[in-house]
Amino acid sequence: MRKVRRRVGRVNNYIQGKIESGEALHFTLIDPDKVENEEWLRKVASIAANAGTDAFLVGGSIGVSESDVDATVKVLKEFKLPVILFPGNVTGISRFADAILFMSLLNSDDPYFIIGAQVLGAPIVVKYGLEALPTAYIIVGYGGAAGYVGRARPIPYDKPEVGAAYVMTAELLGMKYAYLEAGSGAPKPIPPEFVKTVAKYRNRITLIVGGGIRSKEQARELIKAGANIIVTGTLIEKNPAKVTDIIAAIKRK
Ligand code: 1GP
Repeated sequence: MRKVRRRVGRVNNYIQGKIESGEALHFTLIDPDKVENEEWLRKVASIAANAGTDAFLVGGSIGVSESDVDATVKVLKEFKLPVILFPGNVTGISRFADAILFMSLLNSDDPYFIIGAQVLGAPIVVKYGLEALPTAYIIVGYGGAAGYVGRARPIPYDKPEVGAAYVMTAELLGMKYAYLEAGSGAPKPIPPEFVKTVAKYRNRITLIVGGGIRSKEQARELIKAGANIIVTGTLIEKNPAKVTDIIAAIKRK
C-alpha cells in the first residue's frame, strides 16, 4: 500500500474558525448521480457560491461511481470553496477533493456500514492524501435512501434522548462531527426539539443537520436549537432561490 502525506487540518480549521467566530454554516450537497451535465452543475454551484454557501458536499446513496464523483469534484473546485466528500460507499472517494467526512453509520444494523466500508476505504483515503473529518452518521426519522441502503434503524423524531446517547458515544469515541440525517427528500426535517436535546448533552462535537430542510424558518430554528452546520441538497436542484434565502437567514445574527 502506498502512503501519501495527508493534508491534515486545512478544511477542519476553516470550519472550526467560522464556528469559533460565531458563524452558522451551510453546506450544499451535490449528488453526482443527479448531475445533469457540467453546464447545469456550474449553474447551480454558482448560485450556491454567490449566496455564500460555506462548502460543497459530494455524495449519494445509489448510482455513484468514482468517475462521476471525480467529474463532479473537478467542476466544483472551480468555485474556490472546500469540496468535501460525503460517501455512501467506497466508490464515493475522489483524489481531487479537499477532505472527506470519514463516517461511520452508527445506527446501522449492518457492520459493513459501521466499520466494513471504512476499512476498505481507509487505504484509498490515505493513498490520495485526503484530509479526514471523523464523523458519526446518525439517521433519524424518515431516513430516505441513506437509511434504507445503510440498513439503519432510524431514531424516532420523538426520542431525542436516543439521539443524544449516540452523539455522546461518538464524542467518547473521539469523533469530531456528528451528522444528524433525516434523509434526502425527507417530508419533514429533524424537529428543533430533537436537536436541542442532543446539543444539550454534547461537549465539543460539531453538529451537522440535514434532510428535508426547505425553508429559512426551518433552517434558523435548527441553528437556534444548536446545529452548527445546515445541509441542503434537493433544494438546489428544485428551487435554488430558496437556498439563497436559507443562507441569508442563518448568516444573519
Ligand atoms: C441528505 O441531508 C442531506 O444527505 C440533504 O437532504 O436533499 O432533503 O436537502 P435534502
